[in-house]
This record gives sequence, structure tokens and C-alpha cells, in this order.
Amino acid sequence: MFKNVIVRRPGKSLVEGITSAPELGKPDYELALKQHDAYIEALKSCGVEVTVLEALEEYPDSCFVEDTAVLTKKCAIISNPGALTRRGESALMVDTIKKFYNEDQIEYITSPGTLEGGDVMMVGNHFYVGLSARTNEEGFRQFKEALAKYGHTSSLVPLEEVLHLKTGVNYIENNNMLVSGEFIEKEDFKSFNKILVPENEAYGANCIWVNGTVIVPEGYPTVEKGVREAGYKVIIVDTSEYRKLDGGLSCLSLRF
Ligand code: CIR
Repeated sequence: MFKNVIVRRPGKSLVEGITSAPELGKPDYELALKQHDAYIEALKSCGVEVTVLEALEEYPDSCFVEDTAVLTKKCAIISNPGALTRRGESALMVDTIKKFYNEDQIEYITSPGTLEGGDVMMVGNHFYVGLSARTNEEGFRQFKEALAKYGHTSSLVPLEEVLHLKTGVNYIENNNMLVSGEFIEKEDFKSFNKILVPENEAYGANCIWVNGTVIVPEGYPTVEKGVREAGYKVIIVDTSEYRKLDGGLSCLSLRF
């Protein structure tokens, strides 16, 4: 179960965030704020305490807090984003993280290692890590070593198509996993009960489990149906403005 969630308000500079899909247009800032409000409400209704950090105008992508750290029951690992325009975001999370973890429970990924939290998927005590344009082998090596001190295991999953691991695969507990594209046939995930996400709903693979409820993005009916059939309560949240920057539901929070 999660007790806490950290989010960061998007700044007006959000419109300058990194995107691989400029054809979707720039995010509408006012709408993005409303969607962020609804996201926070959805999280609160799942029984977590939400810490809302102020916007950081100098970092357009800083509302995607998931990439700045990996928080487990036993430790916090401060990441080192592979995207240079995002690298400073992690250090700016440390003070907040220190409110929840002791100094000796906090580990740091350092250059030349890079790692973004969007590449890390927690399945119980095991952490799958995407080898991506943002997370490199040295970042994984440091991460694995740090996690091992706390009894956590990890393994590397090379990515071919997507930005982050969790862009395409998300664990929603009880052995259930949402899988799209390149992850459908991956050996690493063969023992899970897979909920298949069709290509035209690929973005919908990024759902989050919060204390028995699954938050699903608006507009992905096959995903919603699959999640409901797996027995979960569902909350739908519109993330259209974040999608324009390759961001989804998981990217917008740290859940621990
Ligand atoms: C980026 O490219 O870094 C942001 N525009 C999107 C980050 C999405 N984060 C995530 O998947 N965890």
C-alpha cells in the first residue's frame, strides 16, 4: 500500500517541454492545471497523503517528478536524468525526500551513470529497469548496487521503441500487467497475467495502481475494460495535455 505521493505543479514553461510528438501541438497550460487538479483529487480518493510542490519555471518538464527518484519502502534513490535539460531536477527533490527518509536511506546515481524513474518498474521486491535513451548501463549498475543494500533485486530490460519502460508496460499488482507493443512478447514478463493494450491505445498502457484502485487515462476504452475485468475499481483522469509531452499518469507522481 502507498501512504504518500509527491507531485509538482506544472509551470507556464510546460509548453517548452521535451516532446517526440510535436504534431500533437503545445499543451494548453490552463487545461493542464485543471487536469493536474483532477489527478491530485483522484490520488487523494485512494487514501494517500499528497505533497504538492511548487512549479519550477526553469525546468519545463519538472511536473514529471517520477523521473527524479525511485522511492521504495526501505530507501530512496535520487536519479540522474539522461535528458540534459532535466538533470537539475533531481537535486531539487532531495529536501522533500529528506522529510520521508533518513540520510542513511538515501542513495544517488551519479554521472556518467544516468537513470530516470520512468524506466523503473517495481514488482514487489524486484525492479525492472529499461535500458533507454535516458537510462544507461552505468546508471543501472549503480542502481542495482544501491538497491541490493536494502535487499531489493533488479534486472535490465533493453528498450527498442518507447521513451521509458513504463511508457509501454505497467504492473498493477496481483500479478497483473498492462503490456503494449514491444513488451507483449518479452521473455521477462512471460509469467504475468497480461492485459494486452492494442497499438491504437498504446498511450493507455501507462496506468497507475494506488491502493487497490487503478487510475486510467481518459479515452482508452480497451484498457479501461481490461482493467475493470481484472477486478479493479477504476478512476479515469484526462491527461491529454501531458500526452503532448510524452508524459502519462505515472510520470506525474512519486508514490511510496
Ligand atoms: C521528457 O521527455 O522527459 C518529458 N517530456 C516526459 C517525461 C515522461 N516521464 C515518464 O515517462 N516517467
